Amino acid sequence: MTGMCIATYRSFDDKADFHKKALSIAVGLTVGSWTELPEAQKAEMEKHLGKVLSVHVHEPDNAAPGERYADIRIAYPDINFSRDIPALLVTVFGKLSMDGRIKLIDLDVSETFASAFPGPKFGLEGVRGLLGVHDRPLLMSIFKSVVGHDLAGLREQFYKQALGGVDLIKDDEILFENPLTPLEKRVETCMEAARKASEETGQKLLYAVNLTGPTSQLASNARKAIAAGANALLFNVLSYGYDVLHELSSDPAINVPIAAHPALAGAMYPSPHYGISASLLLGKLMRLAGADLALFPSPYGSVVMPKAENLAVKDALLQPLHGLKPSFPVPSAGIHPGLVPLILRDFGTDVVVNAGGGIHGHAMGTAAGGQAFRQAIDATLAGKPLSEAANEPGREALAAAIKAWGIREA
Ligand code: 1AE
Repeated sequence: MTGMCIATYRSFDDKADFHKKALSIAVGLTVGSWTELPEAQKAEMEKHLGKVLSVHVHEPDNAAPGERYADIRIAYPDINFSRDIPALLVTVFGKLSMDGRIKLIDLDVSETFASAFPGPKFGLEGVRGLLGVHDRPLLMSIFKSVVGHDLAGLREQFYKQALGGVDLIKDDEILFENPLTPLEKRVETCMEAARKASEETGQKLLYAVNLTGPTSQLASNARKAIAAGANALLFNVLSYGYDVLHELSSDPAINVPIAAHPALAGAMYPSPHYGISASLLLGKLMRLAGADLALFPSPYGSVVMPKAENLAVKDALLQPLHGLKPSFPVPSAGIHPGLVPLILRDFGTDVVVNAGGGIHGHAMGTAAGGQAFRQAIDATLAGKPLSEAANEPGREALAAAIKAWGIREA
């Protein structure tokens, strides 16, 4: 008996017979036609036929135009597609994604399908292990203003970020191969700054260098970066495709954590009517493809994702999934220290607090920007309101951050 991958869709239509629609999807995306087939051929094709598992119609009384929808679940036999994410996505949402108001909400892949995916090589615990930090949220900072700057500028910026007590530093996702800061030189320069800062802070640090270039050169670029000392990679997954991440994360020579950046995701998840849900796009599929850390917007920062959707991304990264390691959730964009209590309330301690402008924009400088976050994290873990903690001696960095950006209560 073959396994099945189950797709859940939300389909909007003011008049459609959703049961008929579900059947036409199940048949249309598998055997193509059914009723016209001779009986002998039906028996032969049965194992390839998609099955409608459920259709729940939401039709409120006095529904305004555009409000009527159905949640439809369809099971697709594994036998129809090869065990890779491109084949799965084209099967369940290829042509269908362009056919009216329909959104792919979730995918439950079979055990057989999942067995082709080792998932994150390090995952949440592995990243903690590399850093030796197990008892608090991690802090990541993002290089800013790096396009057009040279190695000396990068070295200085890296050092200041590291001095602030961050655990990870990531390249800006818009930093590509360029003559001023070429990949290997960039890694050597930043890792040297990391060593220097470590002597002062006593902290370990991961530098996620942006892995870029034509797809055919990515694995070789990753190896070059690692040979130059890189201890993590940043990857713009959606511009390349999940299968590229899967190839990189399954490569035994690429033995460093990979952070998945969500660039382009806004073209796919925000509409209620079209695209792919955030939890699938930025959660489950990133993890299946092997992301050790997954970045996504938060409910509180400058790029806002509704809270329920946001927590669904977190759950997709952390909850049991075919024995795969959990990926570290990294809610990002417009994060400042005054948001730390909300982040920890909603995400717990297994979260990476990530900021660019919220660190570099600190009135006392970049290093103080990192310190302010660390102070906010420590105070929140101790159950102390930030307004109180900021008045304590030694917490001037936190006080300045709160003065600039305030504290968000809820
Ligand atoms: C959702 C990704 C956020 C990101 O990559 C980035 O660069 C954020 O910068 P800030 O923290 O908004 O300045």
